Amino acid sequence: MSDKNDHIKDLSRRNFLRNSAVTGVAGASLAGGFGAGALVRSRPAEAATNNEHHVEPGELDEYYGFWSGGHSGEVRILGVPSMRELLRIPVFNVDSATGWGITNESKRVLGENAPLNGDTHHPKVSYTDARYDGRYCFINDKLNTRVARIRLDIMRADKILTIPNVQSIHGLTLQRVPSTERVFAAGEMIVPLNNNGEYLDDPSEYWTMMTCIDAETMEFKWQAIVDGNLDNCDTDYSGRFVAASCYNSARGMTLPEMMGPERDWTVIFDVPAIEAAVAAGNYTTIGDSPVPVVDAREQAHQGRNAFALYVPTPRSPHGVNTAPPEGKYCVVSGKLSPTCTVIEWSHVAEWFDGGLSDPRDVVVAEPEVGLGPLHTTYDNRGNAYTSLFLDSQVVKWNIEDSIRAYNGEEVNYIRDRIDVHYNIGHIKASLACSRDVDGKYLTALCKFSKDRFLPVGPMHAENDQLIDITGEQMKLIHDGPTYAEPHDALMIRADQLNPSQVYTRDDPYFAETVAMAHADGVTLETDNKVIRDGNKVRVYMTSVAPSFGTTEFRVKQGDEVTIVVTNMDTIEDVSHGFALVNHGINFEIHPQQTSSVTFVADKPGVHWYYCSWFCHALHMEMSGRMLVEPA
Ligand code: K7E
Repeated sequence: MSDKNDHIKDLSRRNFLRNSAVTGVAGASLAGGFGAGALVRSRPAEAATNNEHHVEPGELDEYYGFWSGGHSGEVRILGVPSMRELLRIPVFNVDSATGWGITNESKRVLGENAPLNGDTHHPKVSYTDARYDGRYCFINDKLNTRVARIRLDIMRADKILTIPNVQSIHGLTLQRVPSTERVFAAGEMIVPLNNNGEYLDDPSEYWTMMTCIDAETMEFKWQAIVDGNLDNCDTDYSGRFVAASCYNSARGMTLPEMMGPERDWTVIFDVPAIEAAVAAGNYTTIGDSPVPVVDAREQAHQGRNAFALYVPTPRSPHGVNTAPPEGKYCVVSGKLSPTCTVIEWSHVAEWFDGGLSDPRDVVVAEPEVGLGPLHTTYDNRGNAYTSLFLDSQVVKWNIEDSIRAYNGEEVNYIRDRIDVHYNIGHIKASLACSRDVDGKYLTALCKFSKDRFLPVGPMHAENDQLIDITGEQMKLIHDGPTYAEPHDALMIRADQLNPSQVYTRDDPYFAETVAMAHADGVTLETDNKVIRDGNKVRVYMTSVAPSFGTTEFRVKQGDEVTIVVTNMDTIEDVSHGFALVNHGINFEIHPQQTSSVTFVADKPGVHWYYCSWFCHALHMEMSGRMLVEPA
């Protein structure tokens, strides 16, 4: 396809555009610079042949992958290395297949009048001693300032919190040691502390905060006001610290204002110090919110800030990632700077304990890695892998060698580079956020796919590539088209998760519906009954393939109708759906599950309902009628 000269021409074109991109960034003009359209690939795709990573039909994957679904509002489960999509977990979005956002059970999780969309970025699976324990996955909603918890036994969200006093949750991370007791949510955009409309025109009064949530109760523990906008965050392996990248230290409102200073910060919070202050009553609250707020801004502290350390870091840092398996270092990826900043966690403890004088003393290396470094991940052999957005590459570099170079030794810390297609954002290697890091696979979440797949109109698939990192050189082994738009992913070993195959009847997810039936004197497992309570009608039915326990019920126009379906099938995968024609109602009822929906029967006449999950040879006949008498 291309001869050697084409390749050189291609390379020089790539370099030319790359250099203009740097100029663009320096001039704070992103129009021609940070935009991604300019990049071309330097060599044709190498087709993967005889791929030893291929998962044959009927074989199971080695890893579960947790993928954020970006502005689809969901979280996805993939099998790795096949990259087969196994499940979509609706979280902040309404979902036609499962009835998420439609059923009473999901509305209880979402809350009244919840916006039915979201922008999920950073799924994080809970830990015990920095190892995945398979209990929960937490996910942020950048769009509507929320944090959700997903139960990994049933793969459904069970708690969603709207975070007060801040706007837009971007970074999300978990305490690793001794276990995930705390969730940290980084507020990104700055707004007036009491954002009630009184302080619109004075940006000097705009701030944001780090929020700490109790992972078990899903109640707020505290918030800490900071200088600048928080971006990404990660914890250490001792349970004491959480670090966040912090851009816009000038607290500007426009791009040129945000591009002011050469340096922003990595801000590191001392969690026990903040919690001691809260316990001692040294906090305030804002507006109607009861959440304790402490002040971690530099201006609030005389001398040493006891709550937060602001480490000067090249302008607009982005990814923050602690290196496994011991969690000795934290790497902050430069984004607008071609460098990564390596922080040693033990030095952070020394600083807070008074042993260091300059915040920069916690930095042990600042390797140059390439253009547009966004996120960093790791293998189990001391190497870091950084995504380079502008270079459309993954760069592999050695952490200890970068420290030697920082200390003046002549040593090349760069180990390898590989082209990805194209404009990579997040990056994550298998188990790389845990002690069990194994250095096998790396996924490159590319923002642009351009010519890698059949064209499907103006909206292109994202391209989540899989790279084998077991050898000296990285090897691209899979192109994975994904729907809009993963921002982060993680992989855990298949044996680290133990999802249920069938619901248990005492599942708290539908406990309130069970309590309602109990109050009506209904036994959900056997009864098919209609209870009238004024103009409220509750229709209880079972479902066993191929029929609903109730095939006809009668209500009056204007009645508020609640339909409760209990799936009495016990065999895994015999799921039923309840779909009511012309009413926008469809929802899931998996084996031994109870699901319900409430609506107003406002249309007189005959309305059929049917099972929407194919369940039996007589599935088409699994139906019934709602008869609505005119008012
Ligand atoms: Cu870089 Cu939200 Cu992980 Cu997008 S963030 S890539």
